[in-house]
Amino acid sequence: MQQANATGAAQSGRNVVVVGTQWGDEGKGKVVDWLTDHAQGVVRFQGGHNAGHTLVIKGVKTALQLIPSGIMRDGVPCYIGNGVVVDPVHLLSEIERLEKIGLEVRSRLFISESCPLILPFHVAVDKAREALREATPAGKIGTTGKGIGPAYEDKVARRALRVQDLKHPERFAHKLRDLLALHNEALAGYLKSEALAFQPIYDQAMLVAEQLKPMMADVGYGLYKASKAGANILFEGAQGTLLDIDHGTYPFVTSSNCVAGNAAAGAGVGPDMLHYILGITKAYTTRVGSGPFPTELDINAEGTVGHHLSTVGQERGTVTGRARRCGWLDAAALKRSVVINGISGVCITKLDVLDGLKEIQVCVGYMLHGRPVDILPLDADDITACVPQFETFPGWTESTFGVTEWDKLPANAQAYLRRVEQLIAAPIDMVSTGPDRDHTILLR
Ligand code: 2SA
Ligand code: MG
Repeated sequence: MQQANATGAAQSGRNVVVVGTQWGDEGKGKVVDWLTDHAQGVVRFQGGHNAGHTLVIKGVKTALQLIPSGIMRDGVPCYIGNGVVVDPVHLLSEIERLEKIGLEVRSRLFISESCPLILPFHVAVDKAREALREATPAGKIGTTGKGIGPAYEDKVARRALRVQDLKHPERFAHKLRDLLALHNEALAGYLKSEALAFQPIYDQAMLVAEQLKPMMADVGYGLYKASKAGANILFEGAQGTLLDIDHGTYPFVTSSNCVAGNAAAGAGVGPDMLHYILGITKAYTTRVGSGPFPTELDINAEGTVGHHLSTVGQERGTVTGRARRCGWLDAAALKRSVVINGISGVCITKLDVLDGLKEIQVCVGYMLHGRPVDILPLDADDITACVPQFETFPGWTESTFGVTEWDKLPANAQAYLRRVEQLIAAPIDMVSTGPDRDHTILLR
């Protein structure tokens, strides 16, 4: 199959999957919004409201958590696929927040009936477990505390309440009673937390259900029909490849498959609908939450590169406000992402954050127990033991902020990007030079 570029794919009736190639926060929201110009549908296929996709449109910042970024474009249908875990109370509040800024949401948001629900006890279990873990030598995962992990556990254990249960009050009550009893036992027992009452959870869910019912849909079939009718669909990944439940730095991962292969299963369509995989890659690396991070720098010491990346890049969690850990670009970790996702092309984001640095380093591999390794290992303990090997590049003094043409980039920035392309064996098709829609360079 001939490889098309990101916009070309979208323009010619082809579907694009956008995935993060690092530990999330690569700038997927902005890129999805930009590509949505050429799409007639945007679908989320995994994760939940742990995601924080920030969009800046005409200088106004909006953060989306559960609703696809396409909602910012008038008239674009947006879908929440079966692979997403849905907190119905949060979802309604996000809808209302968008309505307050004048967006029409309800007529073009379709929520899969098959999505597992996140309910208050999932949040309580998530938080209580983190509190217990904190006291152990292994330490906490650093979750967002949104109940994501416990909700996916219930799905896999085949006892979850799903969006479709909200349509059937009696069935909902029956399933809720059983599931709550199970979680309350743990909460009041070894989790040393408080048990939750049935009635408030039930009442709130039923209230929200009335509002959500008109948006419940058979998402997979809807996407199939839209695609057959010529619509270009954008699959919007959340978190990042290195947080993937199977392929990430386990156990310091989220609880869903974030990789491109899950776009089909999590949206409810076949893999033949995935035509072009766009990997979003920040020009450096960040990570929020615990776990190994070979190229990590100290972000607290003023005058250091780590401090520069953290402050100039404004690296704080969109959802939790936590300071993100920062470090150099890790091409050996990206290589893993390219392999797992089948990346067609890469979009480099936040290039402008590197402006003014004297030297720029890229990790090209590691020494692991005295042996060279050219790709991120699979075992988190091995990753911790890795000593990164760097290549050093001269920086640039010019500003790249808002640049829209490749030829206008400083020669040193061009050389840096060309070398990254070589190291990861994937073409750079786009460069983002600022948060706004227009701060974008298209290469192919
Ligand atoms: P969880 O809550 O169970 O998914 O947490 C497990 C790990 O996954 C990480 N994770 C994230 N990493 C980066 N960005 C995410 N979204 C927010 C953002 C996060 C925030 O966009 O900034 O506001 O802190 C995200 N969601 C989950 C998490 O840090 C754990 O390492
Ligand atoms: Mg984010």
